[in-house]
Amino acid sequence: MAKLTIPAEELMYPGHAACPGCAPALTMRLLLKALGPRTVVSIPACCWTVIATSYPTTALGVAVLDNPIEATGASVSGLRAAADALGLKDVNVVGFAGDGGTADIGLQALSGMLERRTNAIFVMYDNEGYMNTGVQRSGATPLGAWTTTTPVGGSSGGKPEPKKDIMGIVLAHHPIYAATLNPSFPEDFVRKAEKARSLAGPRFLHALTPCPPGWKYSSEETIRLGRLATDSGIFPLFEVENGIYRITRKGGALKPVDEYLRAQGRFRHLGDDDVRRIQEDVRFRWERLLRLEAESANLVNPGSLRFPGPWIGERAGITGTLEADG
Ligand SMILES: Cc1ncc(C[n+]2csc(CCOP(=O)(O)OP(=O)(O)O)c2C)c(N)n1
Ligand code: SF4
Repeated sequence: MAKLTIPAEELMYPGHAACPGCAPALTMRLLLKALGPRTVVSIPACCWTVIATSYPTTALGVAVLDNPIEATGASVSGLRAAADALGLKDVNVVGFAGDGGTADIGLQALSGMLERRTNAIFVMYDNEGYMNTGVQRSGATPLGAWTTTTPVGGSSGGKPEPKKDIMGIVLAHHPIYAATLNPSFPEDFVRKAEKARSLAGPRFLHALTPCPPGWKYSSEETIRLGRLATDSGIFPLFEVENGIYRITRKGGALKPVDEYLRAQGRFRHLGDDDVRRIQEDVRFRWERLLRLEAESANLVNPGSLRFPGPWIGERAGITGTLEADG
């Protein structure tokens, strides 16, 4: 029998407030299995503040900081500084935010955290909309999707703008490690989260997380939809370590995007031409990703950006250095 690679320990408990079929809930569960109990999670306003913390109860077996939606990046920098000051070197500092709290309202703080090279993990769970407040569009909502602020009818046919490329934005900050996650592929998910845990420096994980009420599908379809998203190339699974790309799931030819789109009420209004255009865009992005992987495979990156301070400190005769492995 194949060895089970998912840790058995549960740090997310029953009694939480997520909807049935909520992939953000599954994402937190898998993430904590990989990171373990020595973890502190900073959560901004989003579905997860409701899921986890109906005062005075909690569904999480780790410390949680509830913070303003725009501030997750700043809060993890502060948590890391506090942990360092207390000598708590084995604590995983984690920001866990929705796409609105990461790619839109929280983007400036995320950029600051990455640029300061904070030794922490930032996780964006991407349900592709502001779900907690009633399914408004976010920058991560895909082209053509219905939301309450991109309605269908009259002159409006869903979101007219494409999805924001958060991995592209993050990678422009040269993180130590960035990866896409999909809870429909738990082994790949846990392996990447464990890898993130093993590294020091700024790390970013982007999880695609289907949401039954926001995407308008039946809750038992969550895992199948997630698999279709990756196997159609809509949400490829890849990782970038010190600038070197590696695609972690290549299942032969990509499936057509139709099945994924047609399974969701938010795309039900799309015509054949719309689907064709989405298909062409997916193919273009997949081929670009293949090239990035092929081109970077022959490069060697010593990862020097991992050590932000010593050059200046050494020149100034300062003996203390920033710990890379603490
Ligand atoms: C500055 C600010 N603007 C708006 C809100 C209201 N608000 C609370 S939760 C939320 C939705 C967050 O969306 P996202 O980060 O995508 O997470 P999700 O709700 O989808 O889980 C919004 C807009 C707020 N709390 N603070
Ligand atoms: S609205 Fe969506 S993201 Fe929020 S708890 Fe329900 S399924 Fe999860």
